[in-house]
Amino acid sequence: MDETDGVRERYLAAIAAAADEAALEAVRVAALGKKGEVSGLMRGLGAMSPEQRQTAGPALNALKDELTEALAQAKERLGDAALEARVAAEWADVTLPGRPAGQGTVHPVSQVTDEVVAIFADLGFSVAEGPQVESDWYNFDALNMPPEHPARQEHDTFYMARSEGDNRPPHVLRTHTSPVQIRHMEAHGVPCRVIAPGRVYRADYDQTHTPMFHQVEGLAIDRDISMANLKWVLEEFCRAFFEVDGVELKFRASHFPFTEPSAEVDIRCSWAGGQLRVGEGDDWLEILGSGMVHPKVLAAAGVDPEAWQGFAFGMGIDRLAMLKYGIPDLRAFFDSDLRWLRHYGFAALDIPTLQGGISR
Ligand code: 2U9
Repeated sequence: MDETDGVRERYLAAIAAAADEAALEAVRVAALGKKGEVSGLMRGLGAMSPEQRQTAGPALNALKDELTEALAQAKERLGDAALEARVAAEWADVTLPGRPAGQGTVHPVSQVTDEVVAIFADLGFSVAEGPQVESDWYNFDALNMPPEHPARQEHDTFYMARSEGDNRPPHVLRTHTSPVQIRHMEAHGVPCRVIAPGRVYRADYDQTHTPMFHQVEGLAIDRDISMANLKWVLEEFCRAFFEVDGVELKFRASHFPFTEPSAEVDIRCSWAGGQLRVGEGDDWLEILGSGMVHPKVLAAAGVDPEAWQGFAFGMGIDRLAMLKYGIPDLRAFFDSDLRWLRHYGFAALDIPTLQGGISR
């Protein structure tokens, strides 16, 4: 019997006896690892005479190959056995009912934003977006709101904290989406027709104000755009949004720093029986602000006010949603309970795929 035979028998027996892949790996390391027994024998070849090496060398190589092959076969066998054990132990009852999916629907503010975007798209306006954290230059100065303007006061605007010694100009949470349109004119020039929907922030919280709300503003700049164009665009918008043919708008003179002249716009309505009806009755409801863009604002955006002019308007999306769907309290928008949405007859809840998940 040759010297390697004892080693061979021992390791083949250990491989056969290994109960799992970890035990098998321990056998492999003991035999063929860097400090393993077979590796040690192979290192010993160097000290042998050429004649001894001639017989011991091939014998050791054959031993290494045989153990490697036996390890591979054992690994496959143990792997199969482990899988079979898992298959036997784990099984799925396909007859069990599925886990109920979380209920959800489109938020009214998202739905109204989509409606507004679609209507203005039909009127030739594209959507512009921009950052919610703005420099005070884009949020205020470019919009003709000088440093002493009351809206710039700490108690109306959220200022971003600066670490001590950081003397860069302040950044704010944008208080309107107007800076988006300044950026749009800078980047794309004029003529332009854009709307800028999005979140805005003001330090205000009561029954009719939340610190974050949603606005959509519009801007149309060209060589000869007038307030007549503004009036037509707003009438078309109101007709489509409130789904009434006979809308009537009243323009009341007002003042905004970024428009001149400026007008607040009321829509004819009735509150008969406590329910809002647009386009009929003797009441007027304020729905938006508007005006001709101030020449200083055009100049701040790099547009020559001698050659270009146009209108701008702004409205609150949350308020539009409340008016259209008869939602009385702004705080409903921050409530995740679907019952009130159903109560106000939200169209999105009528999508059949959503209805299955909503208990009646
Ligand atoms: C540029 C120039 C002018 C946007 C305008 C209003 C009037 C306005 C309010 C409505 C309700 C804000 O959400 S609200 O509180 N907005 O009355 N917004 S004109 O004027 C612009 C915008 C961009 C470059």
